[in-house]
Amino acid sequence: MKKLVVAAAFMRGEGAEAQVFAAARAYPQELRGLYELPGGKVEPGERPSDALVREIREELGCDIELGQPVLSKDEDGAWPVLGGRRMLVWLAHPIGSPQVGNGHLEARWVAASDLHKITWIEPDVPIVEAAFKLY
Ligand code: 9L3
Ligand code: MG
Repeated sequence: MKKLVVAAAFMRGEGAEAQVFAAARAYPQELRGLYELPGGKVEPGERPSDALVREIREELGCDIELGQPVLSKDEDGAWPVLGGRRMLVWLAHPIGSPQVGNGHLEARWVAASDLHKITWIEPDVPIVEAAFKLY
């Protein structure tokens, strides 16, 4: 079985204009300044969806309500990320307002029409595209 070790959120705004919450990683050095869908590693024994809620609380200081999963075409629906890891992704809505914390240089709402103007970490590019179709 393939390893599922990372979970991330495609967080949508509530306003009339479509927007997505993007966060610029602080580390590692080779990813510094590149935007990602926020999230992080699933701990042993933890459900990926629980891990995602925990990671968003830790990284952005807010709760989220999970929506539908953003499935890849692979059997397990997960996306390949760096280091041979697999990432599960959900649409989500923040409860309260997400804030930049440790781990990110910047974190902000990006208008859907500007999603292609920011530099995403490479594995997140097809995920953002697939997720946006479900927006
Ligand atoms: N990763 C890729 N895209 C993302 C996230 C949240 C994470 N949207 C990759 C980067 C790291 C690994 O997964 O190699 C673990 O992420 P973290 O725990 O360092 O956030
Ligand atoms: Mg993280």
